[in-house]
Amino acid sequence: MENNFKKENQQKQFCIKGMHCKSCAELIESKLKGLNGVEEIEVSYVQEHAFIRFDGERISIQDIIKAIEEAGYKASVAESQNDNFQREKVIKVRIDKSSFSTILIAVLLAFIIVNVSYTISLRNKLAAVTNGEITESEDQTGQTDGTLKEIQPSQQGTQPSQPSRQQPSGAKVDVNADDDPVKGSESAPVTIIEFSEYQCPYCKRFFDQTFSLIEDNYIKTGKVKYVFRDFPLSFHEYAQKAAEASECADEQGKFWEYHDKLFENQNALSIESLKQYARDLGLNTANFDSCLDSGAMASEVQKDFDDGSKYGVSGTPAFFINGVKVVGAQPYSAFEEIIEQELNK
Ligand SMILES: [Ca+2]
Ligand SMILES: [Ca+2]
Repeated sequence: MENNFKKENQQKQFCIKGMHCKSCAELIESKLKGLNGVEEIEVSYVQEHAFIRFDGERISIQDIIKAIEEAGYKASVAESQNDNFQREKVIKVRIDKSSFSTILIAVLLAFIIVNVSYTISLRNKLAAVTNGEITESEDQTGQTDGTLKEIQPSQQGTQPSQPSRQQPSGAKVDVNADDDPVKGSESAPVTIIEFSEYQCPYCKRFFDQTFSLIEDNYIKTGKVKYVFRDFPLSFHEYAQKAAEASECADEQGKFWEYHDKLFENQNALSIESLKQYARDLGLNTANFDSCLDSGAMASEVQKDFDDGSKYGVSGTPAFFINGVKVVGAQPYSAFEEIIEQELNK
């Protein structure tokens, strides 16, 4: 029976519409976990996809879709079964029915956890791991740190969905704004320093969903001064030159317009595109192109990266709100809470 069972295993990729946060993925995961025949679940709310391995003799695709829809989400089988699903950004749950399998998995998990702990201590990147769903980071090989997250939440503890402040309560990081672009009043009581880059999807998500709210409610009202510093991740091939290009735009006083343009066009960041955006914004193209081609801003970008690393940044986006560190594309409410705390001091 066990042998036949394995032959009947199927793995399908499902599109799941309507997920917008880790809690959504957890809800779907918990719903599927209770289904007889479901063997392994990987849910990514970022990609709105799930990989589900199941015993086709015990449960049908329709039953799986029905369960997801009962949880309140729209589901369908993905047209392409390898549709750029990034397995590193998932909640992964493996369900095994036999006690032998359970023991085997427990041993494997213990092995993985030991490895993960060792890796983390080596890399000193706990921050990136605990916030992996909402930030991007890199390990020493320049790859996303996805393997670190292939741990059952039940074995490692639930990862935080609340804003994460990486230092002990009350402790602040003394972060310098350097000479980087500022938005807002110089005399604002609260300073937010963001370490970010233009190719990172979580940075774009923050830009799309949260930044304008902070801008309207706090920057334009003189309460917050906002600083953008560069932290291009090495596995994003366009991030470095995009960061340099934004500094070239800053030379001509158009940093924020250019910054917005890059996030609005995150999928097109080639050198040609970077130059085109400068033209679109009416910059002096000869000066801009020369600035970009010469690498004149490379050292500035590197300094930001080095400073960020020194402050404990290991993934993007990362923020310091009057020195209080917040990691990832957190919801607006997370920023609001800390800003209000700082304003009330
Ligand atoms: Ca700088
Ligand atoms: Ca910079």
